[in-house]
Amino acid sequence: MNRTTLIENGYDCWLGYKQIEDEVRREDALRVSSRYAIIGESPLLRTAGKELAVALSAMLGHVELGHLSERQEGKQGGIVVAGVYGSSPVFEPLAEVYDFAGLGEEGYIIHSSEEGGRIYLCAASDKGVLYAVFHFIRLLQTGQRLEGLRIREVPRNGLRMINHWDNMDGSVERGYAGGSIFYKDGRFIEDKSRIRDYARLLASTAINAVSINNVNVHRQESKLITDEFLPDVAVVAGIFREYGIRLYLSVNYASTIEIGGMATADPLDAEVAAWWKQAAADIYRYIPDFGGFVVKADSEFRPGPFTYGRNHADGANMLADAIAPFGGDVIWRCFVYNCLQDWRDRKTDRARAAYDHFMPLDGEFRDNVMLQIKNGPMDFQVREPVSPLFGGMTKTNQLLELQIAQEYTGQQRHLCYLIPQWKEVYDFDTHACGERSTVGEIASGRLFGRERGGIAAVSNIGDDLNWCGHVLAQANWYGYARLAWNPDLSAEQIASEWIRMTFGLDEDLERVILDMLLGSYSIYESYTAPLGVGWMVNPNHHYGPNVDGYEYSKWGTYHYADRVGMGVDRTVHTGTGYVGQYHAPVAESYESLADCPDELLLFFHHVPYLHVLQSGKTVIQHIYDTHFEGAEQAAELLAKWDSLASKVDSGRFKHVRERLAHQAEHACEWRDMINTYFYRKSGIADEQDRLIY
Ligand code: GCV
Repeated sequence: MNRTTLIENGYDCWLGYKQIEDEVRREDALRVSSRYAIIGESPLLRTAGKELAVALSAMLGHVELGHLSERQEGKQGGIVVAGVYGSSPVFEPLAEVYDFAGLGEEGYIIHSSEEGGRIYLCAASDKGVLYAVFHFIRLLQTGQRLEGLRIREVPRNGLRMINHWDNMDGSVERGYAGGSIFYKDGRFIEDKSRIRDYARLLASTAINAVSINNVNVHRQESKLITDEFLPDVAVVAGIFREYGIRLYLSVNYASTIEIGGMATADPLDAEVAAWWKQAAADIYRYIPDFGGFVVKADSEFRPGPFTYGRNHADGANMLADAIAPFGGDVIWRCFVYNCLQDWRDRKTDRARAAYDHFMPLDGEFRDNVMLQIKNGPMDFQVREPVSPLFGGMTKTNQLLELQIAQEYTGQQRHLCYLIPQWKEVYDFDTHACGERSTVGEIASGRLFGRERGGIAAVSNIGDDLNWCGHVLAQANWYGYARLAWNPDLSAEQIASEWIRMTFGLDEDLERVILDMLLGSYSIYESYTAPLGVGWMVNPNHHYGPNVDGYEYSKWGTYHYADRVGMGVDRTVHTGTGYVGQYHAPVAESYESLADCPDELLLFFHHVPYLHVLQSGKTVIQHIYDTHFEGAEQAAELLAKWDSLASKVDSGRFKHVRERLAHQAEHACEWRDMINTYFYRKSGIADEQDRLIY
């Protein structure tokens, strides 16, 4: 496929370089970057050089490998010089301006020389140089001025990870973009070119870790840590390594039984521990920089230490000890709850579960264990409060887990730009140590002085040509990574960067897509489950409205709607006590019916339909209004996109149009089901007398 096709079918994502059309801008860029030099030799620097060459030649139409001995800078065009600080005297003057010591392993500097003849891309490590190269390319793509550059970047999160839920049969759990790019029919896919293209896209946004198999580890995937598959895993790890990404595997907690032929997986059993030590040694023979294990234990029918009367610190520490001598980590998930609940039991509260299990263990985990905590206490609903484990635990490494895959947010058929949701999570003030004890500061490890920390998210990619099913869902993938690097970036900044890189520079186009992206989260929320109550989706596949879909189920996900009212009482006073897991003043505001934020009211309180919200509307009228408005706004998304017919290539235009048309229709289905259900239940009419069935 040629370049243009790859751009127009969405394959190139935000790296679809096109020649800069504006002549003045192209000339300016050529003046400072028609030549480049990479100082030093290593696999990562080779990648950096290749990427620079590809980008510059595509965007400028011309690029040469330069030599620093040349003295004609400014006459023959400038030069971009990339390398590690200390590897050449050319970088020495930079030390007068920048603090290199604080750059760490991944930070970098981009600096234009005073006379404009040189642009330096300089870091303390090869990986930093690669990131500087991609940043510089982004400057070109987004039309930034290249004079006077004084950029110093250091990531805020040490670990910036993508979790795949890929199975070896080629399926992807909660995948909405085709099959796996790694596996098919129980084996690795022979042709690894797609994995390489994927690694490039990840590195361009500074993702530095990837786990390549589902946290639900079935029999075949359990064998990924054995000689049968380690040679393949090593090949994939090698590809990621060239892009500065460490590979992790999800492991079956009961591997000793499943593949080890033992009768137990008791973490305190010496033979079990010895088995894992040997397994770790085997893995590191193949992959010397293996990142470590991701573990889902005692959750949704997966095995775990509870079977042996042990706790999760026992389980995690046993694995941590096995892998520590090799420099590996254990990422242990906190998504642990009773999924066989009785819906009649109104005291057991799934929201409480993670905190109840893990809080008593705070401080008992090894230094190379990180607890991975979903952003909310339930499961990636469009609206949930932040998990109280953030701010609860102070002596344990933590990772924030987000879901880029849109399991409950439209499955990549609906447009739902998730960065605004994630910004709220990052910025949420837990008040664990007074004000500004935000989730972002906790996850990064900074607030409690932890050495390890960061962000992980469930991938939204598959083997669809455009990776994400919906071209506009690429913005979530891109945005997740940019936010992981710097949580201070705004949702708008990230979106406009992405639009420019993906669709080119056109102010009108940028304005329209920006408006669509930024409005989409709140639009989606308005026509789906109201006021934080969540769920109301079809069981199993989780797509489309079904108000009682989970109401009488074992999953612990209820709305308790009756003829008088709805919502879950999670207060300390009269409810499940979940609110008590937060610090003051957060707990007080959630506990109080008057102060609880409207958008979370039904998560925390059971109220009559005629309860008046802070907005001044009753709950029932809020439901009607948001659902009518939301469906209208979904239709407007389509109209907005249609206004871009002449500005977007026909491939991507048609594809996105199809998805938006479906969304507009499906939003009406949501609207009518939800409104009708609550009208029939409550018998209260819509003040505006709109059509409800
Ligand atoms: C991988 C939710 C999803 C499951 C997923 C689970 C998890 O329950 O529906 O598909 O399993 O979360 O995060 O482990």
